[in-house]
Amino acid sequence: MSRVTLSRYLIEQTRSHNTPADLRFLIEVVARACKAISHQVSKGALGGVLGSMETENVQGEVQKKLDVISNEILLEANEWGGHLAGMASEEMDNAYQIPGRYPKGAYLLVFDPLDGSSNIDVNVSVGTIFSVLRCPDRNGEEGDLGEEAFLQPGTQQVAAGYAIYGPQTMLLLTLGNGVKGFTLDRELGSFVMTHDSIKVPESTQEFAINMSNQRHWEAPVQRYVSELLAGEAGPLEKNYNMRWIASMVADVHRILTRGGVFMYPRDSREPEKPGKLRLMYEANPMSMIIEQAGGAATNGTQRILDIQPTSLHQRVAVFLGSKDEVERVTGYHQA
Ligand code: AHM
Ligand code: MG
Repeated sequence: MSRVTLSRYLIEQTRSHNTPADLRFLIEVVARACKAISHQVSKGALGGVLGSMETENVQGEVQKKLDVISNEILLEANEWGGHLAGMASEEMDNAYQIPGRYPKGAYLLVFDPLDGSSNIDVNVSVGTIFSVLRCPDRNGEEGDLGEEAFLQPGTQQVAAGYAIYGPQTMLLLTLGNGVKGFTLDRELGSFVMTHDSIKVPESTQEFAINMSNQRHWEAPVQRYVSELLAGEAGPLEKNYNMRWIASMVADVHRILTRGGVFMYPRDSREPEKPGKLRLMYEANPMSMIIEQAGGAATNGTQRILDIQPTSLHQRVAVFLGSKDEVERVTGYHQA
């Protein structure tokens, strides 16, 4: 059987679904950058890439060396090709401007260059999450691209994906017609399609949440998790298993593989922030992937993809995964 590489899949999409050639090129470049990041991550202590910088990002989090390296790899790979009007990253305060010496294109690329930073130094899976939007028409306006161009609801994404750097490096991608999984063949140097049609099972017996925050949760989440923990004897009448990797890519990847529900609710630790995860860099791309795989994603009260962003680094509560469970916990927020 001939192997379908990412490049071949993208060319076929151009023919069968009219995927524009510049979008195809964009995804190819992002995938190439993910290969380079995978290579850096895998060097670990041998490459001197572990540990922290002395800097903090815009979120006030200490940056890991690999956060910064990954961010630079993505910027350098994508800035010159002429397919982008701008980029935004979890690791940068403001929108990144395409340098004047390069042509500009129709798309915006938004990314979390290395998600799951707390796992880098302990050799647990991390990943890159990305989202592609169209740049709104600027009516001939010259000059810097402002933050407003990026503030589009997740329904406007034309592509989303993530690379996971685990025992295998994989790329999961949606162009809005299902989710495909590609595994990096290091001998070939190519991503090869290994998962043709990824589907999240509708029901599950596995949940993911950071239980150490339990005392800070709001009532609907307290209720739902207590029911999960009650198992067969409780109202849900089945026993649940729990996993929490603290790398969203790894937790979501498990859910895409065997089902489950992932939750990072808002809590009372920092009441002004509606959750820990970021809408643009994490929640929107992951929600598009999960929905395209037949699952659901809400912030407890509404579909994540319908949220109108008001700022680039906005936070959001996240409930995503198997439909039945996401609907149940969302329903408890309405009760
Ligand atoms: P990061 O982008 O700074 O790595 O933070 C996001 C990560 C997610 O990958 C993960 O789901 C979550 O933070 C874990 O948070 P916690 O350490 O509070 O359990
Ligand atoms: Mg992240």
